[in-house]
Amino acid sequence: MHQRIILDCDPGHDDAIAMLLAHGNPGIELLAVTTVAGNQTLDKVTRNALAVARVAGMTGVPFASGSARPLVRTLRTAADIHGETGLDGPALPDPALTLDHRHAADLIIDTVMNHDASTVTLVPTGPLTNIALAVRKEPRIADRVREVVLMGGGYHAGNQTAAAEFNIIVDPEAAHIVFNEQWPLTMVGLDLTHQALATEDVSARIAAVGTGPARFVSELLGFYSGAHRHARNPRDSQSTGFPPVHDPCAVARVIDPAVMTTRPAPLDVELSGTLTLGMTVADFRSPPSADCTTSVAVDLDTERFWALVVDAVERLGGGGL
Ligand SMILES: [Ca+2]
Repeated sequence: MHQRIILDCDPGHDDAIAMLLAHGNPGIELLAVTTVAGNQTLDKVTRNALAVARVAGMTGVPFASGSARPLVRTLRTAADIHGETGLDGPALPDPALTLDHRHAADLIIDTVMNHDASTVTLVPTGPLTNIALAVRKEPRIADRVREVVLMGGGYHAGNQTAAAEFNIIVDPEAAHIVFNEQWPLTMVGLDLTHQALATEDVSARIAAVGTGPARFVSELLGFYSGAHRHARNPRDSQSTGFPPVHDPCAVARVIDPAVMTTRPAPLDVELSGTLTLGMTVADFRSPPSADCTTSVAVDLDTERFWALVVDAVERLGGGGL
């Protein structure tokens, strides 16, 4: 059976690879792609999503843009990692698809409500603004979605600050809403995604596919790797730290749950800490109660994960260029 997903994203190099994985994998039915301000401004990430759709040859999938800023705070972007376009590196083709007229939150609501209960999984890979708006506007979606499998947070450390991961700290209030709904939720956080490193071997396997979409991914990884090294070690251009490719990990979890181990734990988001704003807090003190609906991703089967990504790129063939 196909796993039906809505991908809510802010492309973003790793979001782009998440899109290609979702479209290329035969076990996923991509119902909609929605965009949210995060890695770059809403207009830029939306344009990027449509460019990736063109590369992948996606047709018949509605795309909608959503929130241009977080619920409460001023938008902070990640131009240091993703560049001025949000998807620096490859040439971006002109979009072939036109945007759905609905706001992303409304497209999410309509899609969830128009499908059978427990058949649609939400996969957010950006700040959680659209998801929070959707569940506030139509609370019934909390009972209808199969699961929320999100990339964000972490239970040991952050990346944007010592305690907070980027997607969460951009809109911590939205994350608080999403983490406190009663839907099943798996947090695919930094503890997991830092195991998904784009090593030289990974880049070589993708380049060897030799198609247009493969070249696109190679160029994405080329820019992303350099930006990651520079952000980590600005004075050491020879640093060889490989970048974590966060977002496709969440898609991979939906495709093949065995690609990672998870651990149930109550989860919440810090909204008031001076040093810990946006920290995701997992409570591991005791076995969770039977009504605990949240879990955290722990260990990635790295080989299985990259095999899924390479397989999806192969299945895209020449894509839509
Ligand atoms: Ca993202």
